[in-house]
Amino acid sequence: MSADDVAERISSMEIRGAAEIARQAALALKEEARSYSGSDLEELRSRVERGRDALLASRPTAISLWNGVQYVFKDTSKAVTADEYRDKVSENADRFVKRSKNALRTIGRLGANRIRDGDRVLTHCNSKAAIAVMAAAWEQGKRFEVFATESRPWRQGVLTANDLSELGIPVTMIIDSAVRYVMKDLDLVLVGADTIASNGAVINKIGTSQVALAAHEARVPFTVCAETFKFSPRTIYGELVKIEERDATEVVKEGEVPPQVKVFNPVFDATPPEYIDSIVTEIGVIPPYAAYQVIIKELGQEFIFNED
Ligand code: RUB
Repeated sequence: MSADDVAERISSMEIRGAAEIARQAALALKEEARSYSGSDLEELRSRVERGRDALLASRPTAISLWNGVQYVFKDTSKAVTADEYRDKVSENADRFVKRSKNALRTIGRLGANRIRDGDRVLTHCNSKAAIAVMAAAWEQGKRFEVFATESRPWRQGVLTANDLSELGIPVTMIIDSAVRYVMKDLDLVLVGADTIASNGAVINKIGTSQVALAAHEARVPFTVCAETFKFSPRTIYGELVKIEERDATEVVKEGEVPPQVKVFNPVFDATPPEYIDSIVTEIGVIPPYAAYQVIIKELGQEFIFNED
């Protein structure tokens, strides 16, 4: 599938979730490079870079997409032939996918230590990283139940309820506005992340910050599960994370309200670090305030100082 096609599938949310977006974008760039069999390095380079631009424009919030794409271009400036360039792009894309899958396994293992037998856990939206933690804990023999928010307007909670049910984990779906009502009876909140800023703020599905606020009030630990490629090197330069706004028709159907009614549909929000108990990454469970160090250590050399 061409990079344009994958970009379209990301925009329309056929491909969704921050890690999956990044993996599919990396593989699309590999396909783009391999679909050109000629020997003109410049032609190949410009085709792959056009693909990169389309992918980066597909959804604006998840830094995983940008980090994944950057990873694919690592060392490509050193290529002197089209073959070398193609091989580098393919190798980097495969390595990114492998690293991302390994990270998910490690996050599952580390995060599972946070779940105790008998816990009641709440999750929001559909995060493969949060689900990996629940899956690992369940596999260790811990028995707990999960509350999954509906996650309006796309209702990713339905995906979560299906994913957890397939694993045999008992799950109760609630509407987003029921979060505070159930919070007093919960032991843990587990969510994913699209982007983590250098100050430790976590950008995730709209409503996450309300969940965090309710958890904070009820003293329920709020834990984020995220691979290090969800941390944003760009925020070190002071760049603000762009919050995606999607079409009004995702919230109200055509003709349901008079045309003068405005609809505002932001699909992510930022949870400040003071509401976050810990972040489970593949390099350990860290406080949100360690985000800066993670960016410098894990992403800095590759993504900041040696940018291709
Ligand atoms: C998905 C969402 C998820 C994060 C993390 O939003 O907010 O919590 O992307 O997911 P959308 P993962 O459905 O709009 O893409 O842990 O799977 O990377």
